[in-house]
Amino acid sequence: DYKFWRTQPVTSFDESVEDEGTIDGTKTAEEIPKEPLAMLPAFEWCDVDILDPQQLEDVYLLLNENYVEDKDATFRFNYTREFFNWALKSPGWRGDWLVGVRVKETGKLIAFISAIPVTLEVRGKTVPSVEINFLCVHKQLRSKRLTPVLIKEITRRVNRCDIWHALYTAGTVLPSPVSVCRYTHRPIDWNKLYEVGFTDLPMGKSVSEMTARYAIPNKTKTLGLRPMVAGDVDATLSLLQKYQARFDLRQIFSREEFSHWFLGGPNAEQDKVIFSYVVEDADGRITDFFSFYSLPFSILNHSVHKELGIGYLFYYATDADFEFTDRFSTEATAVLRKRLNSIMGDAVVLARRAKMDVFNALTSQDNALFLEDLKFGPGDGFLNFYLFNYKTFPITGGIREDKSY
Ligand code: YNC
Ligand code: MG
Repeated sequence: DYKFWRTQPVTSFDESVEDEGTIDGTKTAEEIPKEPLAMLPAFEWCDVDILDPQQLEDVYLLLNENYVEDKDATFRFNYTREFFNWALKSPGWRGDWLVGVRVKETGKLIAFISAIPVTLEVRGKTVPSVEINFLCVHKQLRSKRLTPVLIKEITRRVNRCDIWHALYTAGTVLPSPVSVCRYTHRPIDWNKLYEVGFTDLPMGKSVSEMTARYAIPNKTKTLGLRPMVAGDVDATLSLLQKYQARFDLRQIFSREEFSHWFLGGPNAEQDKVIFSYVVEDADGRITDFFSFYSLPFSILNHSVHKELGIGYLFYYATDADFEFTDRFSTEATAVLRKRLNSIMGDAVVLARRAKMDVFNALTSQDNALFLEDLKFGPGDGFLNFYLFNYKTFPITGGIREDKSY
């Protein structure tokens, strides 16, 4: 019955939205309390200093042992230290938005929640926000209503900085998603996926038939495809911005943010977290861009395989349909479909080269145009997108095809 969520500025399930915008706009940063919320007696708040390797290790361990699992507890996200350095230290990040709870007596980290600044655009309106992620409570402290306290505390800290909105995603259904996407999976090493129980052998099929079905060429086929480098940032960011204009809800990247998210940190090459590619045509123009990040699963309880390499399709853009006056016309869509099929086929090749066992994509944005052709299959997982303190009409945009996903 959402005892906590009912008290928060979010749309309830039965509400019909009459106009878009802020739900509660009455407060000012000055009137937000300076002091943290009360914490249970045996615990205390802390700012987690992830520049300190020991504290980064604390977050790593907490999440490694207690974060999101699949429904049969066969796999759990294995966020790496490198991943945190990328995901939590984006431009404008603040130490006091990496909020931990420790046991007073031992200092053990038992809960965590994070915010990073983001600029959203909702149907043309700019909404300064944060993205909330990595909410985690130790398994032994579940169901004690610690989560509402963590959420209220991070809200307080963000509000003190005069930011009143947030974007967050969760597998859990809460009031109320602005959008729901399904995870889809493109097997890369089908055999390994089968051995670890990620994939079943369909009735009437043999292992060799399945392996053949998901075979991937060694070489990419797009002329001019190469890794993105620092010199590509301006052209690629402008391509992405133009492409993203088709969507109702999008994140706006500054140049600095774009570099961070798509080139990674100073050790990007070794870190192997974010992979970005561009297509440069004969005139030196960037015509296409795609990116994926690496976020492996730990395989729980398997004698041979300990880790599953997973690539997640991240942002992409192409100028394939820019010439059309109606970008949503059948003709423009056909051109876009062809181009996306071709570059995403190459993305799968590159994901395999980066040692991924499976390539994941959501059913968001224009993905419906290539998922089926490229043999992505629907998974069990759904991802709900939420906005805090912001009412919207249903979010659509991009090309939605009525697929079975
Ligand atoms: C969840 N994922 O409904 P009600 S996603 C938000 N996001 O409240 P307790 C959640 N709320 O129903 P537990 C939630 N999961 O009474 C549960 N809740 O209104 C709500 N799992 O609290 C729930 N990480 O502490 C209920 O629950 C209340 O001990 C119950 O802990 C939950 O990062 C959790 O899946 C998820 O670590 C921490 O199960 C725990 O069960 C856990 O008794 C594994 O809590 C890891 C996991 C979640 C990943 C994520 C996004 C989080 C978004 C939080 C909302 C942010 C709002 C915006 C704030 C900034 C605003 C500004 C400006
Ligand atoms: Mg709890």
